[in-house]
Amino acid sequence: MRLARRAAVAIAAGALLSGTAAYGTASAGDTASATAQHLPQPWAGTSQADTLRDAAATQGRFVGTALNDGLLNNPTYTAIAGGEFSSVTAENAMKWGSLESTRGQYNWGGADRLVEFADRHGQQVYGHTLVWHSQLPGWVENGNFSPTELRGIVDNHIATVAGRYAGDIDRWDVVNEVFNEDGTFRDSVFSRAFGESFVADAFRATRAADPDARLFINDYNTDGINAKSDGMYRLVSSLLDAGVPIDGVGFQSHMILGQMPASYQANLQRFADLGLEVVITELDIRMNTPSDAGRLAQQAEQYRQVVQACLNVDRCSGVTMWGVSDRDSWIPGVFPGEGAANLYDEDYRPKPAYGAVLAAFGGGGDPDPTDPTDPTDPSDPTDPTDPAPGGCTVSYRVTSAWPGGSVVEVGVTTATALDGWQATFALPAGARVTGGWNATFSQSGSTVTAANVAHNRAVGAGGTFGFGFQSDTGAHGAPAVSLNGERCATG
Ligand code: G2I
Repeated sequence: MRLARRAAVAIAAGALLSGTAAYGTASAGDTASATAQHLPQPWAGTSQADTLRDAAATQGRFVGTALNDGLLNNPTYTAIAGGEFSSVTAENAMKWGSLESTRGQYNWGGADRLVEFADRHGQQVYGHTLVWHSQLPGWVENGNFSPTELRGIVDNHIATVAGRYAGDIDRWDVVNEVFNEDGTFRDSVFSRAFGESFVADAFRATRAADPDARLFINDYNTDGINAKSDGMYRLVSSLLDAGVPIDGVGFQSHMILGQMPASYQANLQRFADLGLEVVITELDIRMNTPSDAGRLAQQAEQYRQVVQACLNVDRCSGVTMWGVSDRDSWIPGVFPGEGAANLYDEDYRPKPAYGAVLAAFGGGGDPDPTDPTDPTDPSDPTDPTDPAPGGCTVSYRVTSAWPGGSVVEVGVTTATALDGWQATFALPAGARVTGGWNATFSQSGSTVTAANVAHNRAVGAGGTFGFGFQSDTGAHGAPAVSLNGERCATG
């Protein structure tokens, strides 16, 4: 499959990390050789990019999707997958079970179609995955091979697959999901035969088969700093110390609405500080279905936070969404009653999360559509082109204040019924919310988001809800308040 397309694609996507592979003896003090070098882009500095891929390119990042081979005959699907994304990962087609379900008989169809699709659309290819305990062919899983035989089988698999696509693949998930939740090593056909050493061997074999691909280890629930990501950190540190050719770590980021790990960016950064590239490899954010406007707004904000965390880490080279639309997602089949996790809805219409990701990458003209102090926002009270408010009325009262502190009570009356809500407003520069009640608070810069708690999630048409908070700023005027992204009138 040598289409020899990688260099041209990477330049078109503007997502190239320059320099030699950051493997071997790289350490926290040895970061200069692999610092991200972002190629100049003709559109850099403007905010006119109106596709995810163009916007991500202005940041020197790629934005990817998992590609489902079974949907390549759907023109709506392929238009979005080809037009919006600069990288594709095979959702299933490059897994061992898909390629060689019968020993020695290869089915390259789906994987070849993916590589050709990427070539036609000027996209990078993220290979997924060479050594994984799941979706293995039965003959590997249940073969009762001796360690020597199994070693030969794994080596042959890597040489055959990585060799076939050498020149086409930008990054390989060489090894996938080797940890238990407590950070110990997972029991599998591979760990039973070899202990942990199969990981190092797989990286060496992949480097030999495809010297140019960047080599990753990938896992889920390693997104924040926790026991599992500590296990990953220990393993990759020891691989680097041993000179094993590993270039990066993938953070799957299969998330639950409202459960953004507080240490997400810090976790990416600690791996980056080892000299490794980091990638968000399988992002989705699921919720109970059916969705509603409040939860979709909350999801958009969480997507924004993920992308922003990547942008804040120099060595975070891109973000891949796990699938295009809610219609195609793996989630409802595995978590009944949950879904709506992707950027496009069941009818392939972009959801609020799409706009949030586009804006987070600097596209679409508005870097933060929920920021009430931004004059380009539809919710900005000073913008005469904004739609007149009417859906909600707000009272924002500073009920007590002293030098260096105040207490605020906010009441919101909504014209339409709500099932979940987010109120956003700006505090004076530098001020922080220090506590509150009847809402969950988060803050980005001066913008505060107050989200419903369980007992006030549902509000009837014409109903009023309230929340309050303390902050470390003294007396201040009432800011504009938006409800689920729409500016409210003051009352
Ligand atoms: O489970 C979510 C992801 C977690 N990280 C590794 C990824 O590779 C994994 O992706 C999912 C795919 O999205 C699913 O589409 O991996 C699943 C398998 O573990 C995929 O599901 C499988 C079904 O279980 C099979 O019944 C089906 O034959 O997809 C296969 C192909 O459609």
